[in-house]
Amino acid sequence: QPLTAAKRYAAGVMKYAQMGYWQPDYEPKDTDVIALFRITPQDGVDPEEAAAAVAGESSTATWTVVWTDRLTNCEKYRAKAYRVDPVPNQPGVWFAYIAYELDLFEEGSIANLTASIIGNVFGFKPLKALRLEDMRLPTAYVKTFQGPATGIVVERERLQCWGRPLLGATVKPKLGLSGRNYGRVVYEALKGGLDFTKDDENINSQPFMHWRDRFLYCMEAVARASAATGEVKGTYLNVTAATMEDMYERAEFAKELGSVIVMIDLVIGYTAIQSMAKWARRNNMILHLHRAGHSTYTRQRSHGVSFRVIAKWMRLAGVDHIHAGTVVGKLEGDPATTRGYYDICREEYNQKCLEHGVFFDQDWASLNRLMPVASGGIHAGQMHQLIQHLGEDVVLQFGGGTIGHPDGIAAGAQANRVALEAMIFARNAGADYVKDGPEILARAARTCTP
Ligand code: CAP
Ligand code: MG
Repeated sequence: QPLTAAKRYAAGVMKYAQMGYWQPDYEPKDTDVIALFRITPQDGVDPEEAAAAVAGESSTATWTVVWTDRLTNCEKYRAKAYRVDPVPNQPGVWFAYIAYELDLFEEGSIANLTASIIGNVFGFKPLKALRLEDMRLPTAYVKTFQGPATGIVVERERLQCWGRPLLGATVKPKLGLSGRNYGRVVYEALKGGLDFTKDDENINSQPFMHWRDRFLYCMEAVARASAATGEVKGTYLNVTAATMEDMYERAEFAKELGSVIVMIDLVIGYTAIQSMAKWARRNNMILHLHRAGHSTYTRQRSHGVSFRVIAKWMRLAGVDHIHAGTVVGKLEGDPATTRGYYDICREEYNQKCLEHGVFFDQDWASLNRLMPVASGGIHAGQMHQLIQHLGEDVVLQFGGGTIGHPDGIAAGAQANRVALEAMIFARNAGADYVKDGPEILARAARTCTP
């Protein structure tokens, strides 16, 4: 009753469980969206109450019962916290499972989904910390999204490249090069043996190089490198900008110049990403997503959003590439969890696998698969480990690991290509390429040396 609830609030105790948001007997329906949160309740707050509070606030509730609830089908629309499990070896921390009726969400909108699931709850007083660990997306909901426009198979067909990871490099230094010098880096790297080069996350249109200059010099370099090598080459032109109008203008120009791919940063936001994905599908372009900014909320184990959830949202949203970690490079990421991210990108159907942090079976309902990108402090000397951990359908990007080569950029690119092909050859021949990796690389390096 409203009066009682107001009194409870005045006493500083919220009772979402009593309001119906804790339903331990609830059996989730096939069409429910399910969210798994890691919750750390404040001292003295029961985990069931904390889970109910998250369910309430992320669906229909506010802090008190409102008269207008009775004008809705509130039992249907209420999210139901139906299970809490203690997290092993973490006293006071719980996994809470919450089921959401499908009608709570607009079709095909990540913005709408996230306004509920991560809208208010992360600042909630009854919780010390909250982390969205995973989600089960029902097929009926998955089918309302376009998914990746191109996908792994069609990208490989366009590149005429099978049986090995794709090779790329991020142009360095991140900022400061003129268009002409930037284009030289692209040409050298592509001619040396890479498939792609890539703009960095923070290169847009600065005084030292405006975006048109970058696009013109880069595409000239792509054309020259393709002619010189006879291979299909490309470069990820970053179209990230302040407004959608600017991004569309840049993407259209990239297409006009013959580029088959454009790049965006995660920081542009979910709606902008979905708009660009729609543009990419209409224009037959590949869309590369750099996850700039993600670790501000994915890195902490007890608070924020797991990257596996971001990967799921991005597969729905319809990007074709997503940065998903390296295991061995300069940035944080353990092998098992990273494997889980890659599985979310690359499998038609994810089997629940707690070892890899995949908490739910997930049917992707024929949405295209999305190509993961490994980048961040990696180099040719790790080729055996990269193939071991990340497999074949992946873009390996060596920025410093190409442009930092002592003999120059083309030599750096060549070292990466030779290392990759030597390792794939050894693997295909049945060698223990992981154990013998350093020896295989040393032999390959001798072959490379003039
Ligand atoms: C890599 C990179 C990428 C990060 C992104 C950089 O350069 O260009 O932005 O790898 O990380 O700026 O660090 P290097 P993630 O190859 O020279 O390290 O892929 O994890 O999102
Ligand atoms: Mg970068």
